[in-house]
Amino acid sequence: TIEFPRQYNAAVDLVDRHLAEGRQDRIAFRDDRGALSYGELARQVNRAGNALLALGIEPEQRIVLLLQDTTDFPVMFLGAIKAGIVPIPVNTLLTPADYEHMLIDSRARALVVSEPLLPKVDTAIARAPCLHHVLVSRAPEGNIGHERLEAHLAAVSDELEAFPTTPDDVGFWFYTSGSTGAPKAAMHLHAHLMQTAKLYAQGVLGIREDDVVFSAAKLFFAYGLGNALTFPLSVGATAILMAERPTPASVLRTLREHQPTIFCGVPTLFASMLADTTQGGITREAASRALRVCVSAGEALPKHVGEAWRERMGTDILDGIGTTELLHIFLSNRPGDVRYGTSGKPVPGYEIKLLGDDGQPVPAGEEGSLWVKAPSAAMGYWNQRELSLATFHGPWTRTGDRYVHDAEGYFTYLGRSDDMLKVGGIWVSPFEVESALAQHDAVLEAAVVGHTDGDRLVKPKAYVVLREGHLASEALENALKDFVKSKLAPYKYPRWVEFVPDLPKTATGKIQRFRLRAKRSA
Ligand code: 3SK
Repeated sequence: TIEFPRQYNAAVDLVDRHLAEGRQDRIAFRDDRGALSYGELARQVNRAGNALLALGIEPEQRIVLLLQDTTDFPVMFLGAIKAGIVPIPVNTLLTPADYEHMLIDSRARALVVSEPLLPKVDTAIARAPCLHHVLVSRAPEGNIGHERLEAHLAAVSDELEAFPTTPDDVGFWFYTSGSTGAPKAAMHLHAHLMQTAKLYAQGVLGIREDDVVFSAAKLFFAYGLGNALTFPLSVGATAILMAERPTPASVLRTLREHQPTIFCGVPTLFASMLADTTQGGITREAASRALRVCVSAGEALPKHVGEAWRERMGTDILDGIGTTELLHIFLSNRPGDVRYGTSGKPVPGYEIKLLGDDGQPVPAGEEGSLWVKAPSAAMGYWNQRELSLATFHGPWTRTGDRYVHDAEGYFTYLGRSDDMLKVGGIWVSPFEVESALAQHDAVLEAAVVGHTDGDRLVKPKAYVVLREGHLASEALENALKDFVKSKLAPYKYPRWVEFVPDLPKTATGKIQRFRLRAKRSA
């Protein structure tokens, strides 16, 4: 276990420590606009903390960060933490209704938003009663209707004494989706950032000061935050931030330009990079010759994708699994010990158990429900006692994943115990997609399940029963896809729509999704 002093502020450990250790001129971040040294980062973090305090925001109050991956993200995240204020990074791909929920539920005092995302929060800003300040990051000249973050940072001192938090103080939150209900916030502690850095990044990846890390998974994910903020800052390394959407072209360009040594992605991205043939397809020479390790999480990495990447790039992808509740990866393959098609073995410092339906540990070869004893487990969900009790059981967390382990100790993912889907590394609730479909005039009822694409990656598939007077057609199929995209975050739309006369149901009328799942493999 890692010992923390009783007075501990995560921002001091991740930023100010490097000044005391002589790293002020090393580069902490590079983004689309330039580089930020550790010295400059420390000063900007102080300005961010001072700017929030100057607005009257108090330690323990929350702020929401709706930010693209630029240096403003670490500056605001760490500045808030240093001032004892609790930042909540939120997914930039969501809908106005999602942001309204998060701003109201969290009672955030301030919102810091990247200028291109401002239209998504217009209505939410007007409706959130506790929200007093909106600061816009990287706003162009002219009237934007809100205050500029840059002006606030420029107006305050670059010195700040850290708020005297403890390792057990709530440091930051992350919202996460469940199969039903609105997203809930997992509350993480100051100690959790360094716990994940020491156990996974230093212990498994062996991250070092001379590493350059690029995570295509964004900082607003718990996964991306660890990869591109906590882990490099834990050792004085450099992170590359890319504001734009990760596509094979943008990722390849960034790899080529910055020559990272560690690259983190999700299976969908690795598969699409391998499939992309523009510019002659991805090769080690075209990407980064410096690469020493790649990391995948978010959903299980198909075996053939890992093998093809190793063949093409000469480096392994270390597949692992983490959750927002546990902050980062707790089961992982290791350098020199990769078994593609599995999530590897427990990360030292985390304990794993697989329980059968009787609540007893299952032997090797038998399926069980995954529980993790984790030093980085959230202390609960904000304002959600029932859900917290169902997930956090003393030091153990029930993840909801189904796994099997073999006699050599490798764990293989089998699916979820609820109906949740991971699509491109992000949770999708089938119920939410079904409710969106049900709002269409032509739809009587719908059921959504996971269906694997050509790369054996899961995407939503909808089975739809039409109302009388409506006929199945390709045009209607496309219209339904567009309809869902207009109602929900677009990544949630069903990639396939199958029209059926009725849905399989229990005697009490509950949809039998397992029958629809079996149908696809029949
Ligand atoms: O989805 C995952 O596998 C994951 C990995 C690391 C951190 C957070 C998450 C959700």
